[in-house]
Formats: sequence, structure tokens, C-alpha cells
Amino acid sequence: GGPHCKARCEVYPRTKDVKRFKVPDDKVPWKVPFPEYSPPSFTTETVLSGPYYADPDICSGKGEITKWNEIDGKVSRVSFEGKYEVVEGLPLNPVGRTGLKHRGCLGRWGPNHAADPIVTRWKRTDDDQIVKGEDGKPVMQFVSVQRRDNGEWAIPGGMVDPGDLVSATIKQEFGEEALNSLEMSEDDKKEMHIMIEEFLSNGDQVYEGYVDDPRNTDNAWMETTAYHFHDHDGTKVGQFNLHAGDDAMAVQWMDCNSAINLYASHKSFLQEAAKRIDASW
Ligand code: RP5
Ligand code: MG
Ligand code: MG
Repeated sequence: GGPHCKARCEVYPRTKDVKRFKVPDDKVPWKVPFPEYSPPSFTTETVLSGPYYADPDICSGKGEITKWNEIDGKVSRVSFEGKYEVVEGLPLNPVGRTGLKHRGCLGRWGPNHAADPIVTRWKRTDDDQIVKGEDGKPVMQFVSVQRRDNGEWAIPGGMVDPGDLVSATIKQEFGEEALNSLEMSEDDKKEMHIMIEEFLSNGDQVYEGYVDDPRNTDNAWMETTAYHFHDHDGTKVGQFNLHAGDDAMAVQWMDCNSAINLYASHKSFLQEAAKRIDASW
């Protein structure tokens, strides 16, 4: 991965006054000496209270983690970025300093694994003509959700639960956030599952690795696997009735181009998806 920017945002997400220690661009890599570096430690009360998705608070001696860089029961502590270092008992962010120690609002020490469904179609006019961008290439649209935590537009991704396959998380999160499956009748849910199985099964993996997520810390960070599902003729995704749900407050088909502004490093995943199908960017 490259240098992270969102992971150095001044105020930590979902807080008013938790501020990161300022890390200049050149001081991000751990190998660059930064003797003044003295970041505060922060973990939310929610995470400390021990919800199902969280690790024990190993700092206060409330438990131990020994399987760093390994599969630990059903939890993968393996990073897509290679072997991470563990210093004074805590895993180190593979990209570098973030200005904050401990977990923030992330449940896991080390990698927190997510999955992202990139669902796209060609933009079409009312009379069904594919719209071209300034570069003469067809314009790609993707199913974008507005995150409830900070109002930013994003891919409708979510955390991979322990023991789950990425392919299952992809389908589940798309259902919950873009189709509001959590509030569907049993009949509608059945119908949705059939469509999801059909369209969200054979995607193209466009990314696997570190995410420049604003929730990242020096000891906890997001990683994801992003799959691209493109509906070439526009006949399959057209059946989806987009309806925001769960941690999404809105959903829409969003045009993709280099000016797009998205959550975390989602823009770079879309750029890769656009490249693979030779879409306008
Ligand atoms: C991002 O956070 C991932 O790329 C994924 O989209 C998302 C998962 O977290 P939640 O949406 O569950 O908060 O880093
Ligand atoms: Mg979700
Ligand atoms: Mg989500």
C-alpha cells in the first residue's frame, strides 16, 4: 500500500475532540525516525465493553492474543499486506503512523477484514443509448450508499464476520445496505436472494489489501476484498429495487469519473473497476 491520508484525519471519526498527533507525509513510514512522535491512545467505550466483533482489551491485561499473522480460531489475523510487526505486544499498521494508538472504534487489533461489492452498469439515456464521457468512453455507474456514520458516499461494504467467506459478506452487505433486506417481507427476501445469487456470484476481484479508512490507528486498520459485478446489458441490475438500509441512509446509481469523492480509498477501487471494463474515468 501507499501512504495513507484519511487515516491521518485530524479529529477521529465519531468523536468531537479526539485528535490525532500530526504526522507529516514524510514521517508516515515507521522506518523514518520521528523522536517527537507521542500519539494519544484511544479506544471507544463500545469496543471496550466487549461486543461480539471485538477482541479483548489486551492492554489492560484482560486477555491475550498470541496468534498474530495467523488464523486464530475463526478470526483471521493475517494481513493482505504481508507480515506485520508486533511491537510491545501490539501490531503495527503496515502503512505507517496514523497519530493514534490502540483501536479507536475498530474491534480487532491488527487487520479488520471487510468485503466490498462494486455493482456497476452503463449509464443510459431515456431512449436506452449508452452515455459517453469526455474521453469518448462509456460512463460507468455504481451502486453507492451514503454512510450513516459520516454522510460520505461509499461502496456498500461491511465487515467479514469470523468464519464467513468474503463472497457471503458481499451478498449480505449489498442486501442490507442497498436493498434494505433487514426490513423485507419473507417473500421479498426470497426473491432478492435468487437475484443476488444470480448476479453477485461471479465477480472480478479488483482489490485486496489495506484500506485508507479514517478509523485506522497505529494498531488497528481496515483491509478489504473488493469484487466487481458489471451488468453489461443492463438487464440484471435493473431488477434491483434500490432502497437504503442498516448503516446506509441513502442509495443511488452514481456516475464514476476522476472527480468523484468517496469514503476511505473507495475511489481507487472504482478506478480499477473502470479500467478493467474500459469505462470513462
Ligand atoms: C471500509 O469500511 C471498507 O472498504 C468497507 O467498505 C467498510 C466496512 O466497514 P463498515 O461499512 O461495516 O463500517 O474500510
Ligand atoms: Mg453493513
Ligand atoms: Mg457498511
